[in-house]
Amino acid sequence: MSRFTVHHIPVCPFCQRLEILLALKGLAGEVDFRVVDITQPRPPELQRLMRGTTSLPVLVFEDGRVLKESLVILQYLEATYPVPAVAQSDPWLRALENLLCTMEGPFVAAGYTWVMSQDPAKRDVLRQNLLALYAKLDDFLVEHAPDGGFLFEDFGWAEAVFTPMFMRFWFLGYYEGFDLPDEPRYARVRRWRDACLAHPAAQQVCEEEIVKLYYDYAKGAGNGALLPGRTRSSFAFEPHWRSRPWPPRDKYAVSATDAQLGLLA
Ligand SMILES: N[C@@H](CCC(=O)N[C@@H](CS)C(=O)NCC(=O)O)C(=O)O
Repeated sequence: MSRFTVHHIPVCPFCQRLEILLALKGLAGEVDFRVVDITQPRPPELQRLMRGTTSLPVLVFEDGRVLKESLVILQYLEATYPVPAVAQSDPWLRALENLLCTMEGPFVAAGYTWVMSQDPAKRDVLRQNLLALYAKLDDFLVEHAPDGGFLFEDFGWAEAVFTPMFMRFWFLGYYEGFDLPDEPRYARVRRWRDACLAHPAAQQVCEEEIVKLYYDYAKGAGNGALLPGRTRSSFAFEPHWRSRPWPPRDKYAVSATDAQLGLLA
């Protein structure tokens, strides 16, 4: 019997952080994952538990206590199940991974702002903005972990925090033609990103799923919101994303219909 329930959105990167941590610890059975359909109003029971907030994941204890915010939930799980450790135990190394993780907020914001932008004139600025953050990550890794792929020996805390975002940014490759330039100033962060993407504990989603589900983000509508002229969100569970065609890449000139996106049963 599971000790916790996690209400989550399957393709949500913040929820994937939990899945990765649990996979690393071999603890998937401790948690009962309940899927929330982001395109529908939250069930009243969940609304009551969340006391006015809507953002997922939430961890619910058997006794009814509720914990929100992915990084807080990760810390709770790490402290509750310390073996195997995912975070570093040495204070200096722990500080370093925490320092690296302070960059995740701006990094997430830069990627999502760009994918949601509808103004082609802003593409270059948004690209430079994201590249500047990749360069900062690179600089940090060159200073503290010049060799190897991960920050430390193995996929750990910082990797659990960043990998879901590296995966979401597949949407920038598809809809904005973005990839890290093949330049020395991105070489270390590229090695980190590639090692993260390949790790067996982080394979909960794939590029095709991200690209298809995030089509509406690429058209400026986040969190399951409906775009003008559409009756179905690209985040809908049905029809299953595998059966849908790949969306048009040109997010600026083309607005695909429900039918073109394969969203009609
Ligand atoms: N800071 C939060 C962010 C979570 C978040 O933004 N979740 C999104 C899904 S990716 C969400 O629940 N969106 C729906 C909503 O806010 O109503 C965390 O780390 O848990």
